Amino acid sequence: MKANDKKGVYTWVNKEGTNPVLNFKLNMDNVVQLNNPTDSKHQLVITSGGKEVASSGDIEPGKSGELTFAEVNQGKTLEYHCLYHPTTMKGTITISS
Ligand SMILES: [Cu+2]
Repeated sequence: MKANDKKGVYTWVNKEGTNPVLNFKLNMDNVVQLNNPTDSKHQLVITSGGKEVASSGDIEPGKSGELTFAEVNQGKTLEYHCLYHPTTMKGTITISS
């Protein structure tokens, strides 16, 4: 995904659209590639039941990064957001085998 700045409103975007549903696979490392072409720093955080379970760390303007999440279990509900823009940069994650 990449960070997108539309008149000061930040969102995550990829080929599927804005704040897309991410698809994680069971029992393997799931890697989310991140790019930040905006003027603000971002940090992708994954939560389960409101608790943080993975983070990309800060991604500064003009930089890229990634988040790796290996502990995907069936029955978990996962969501993602940006630490700094949690109301506009957020989405859900599905898990499949
Ligand atoms: Cu952000």
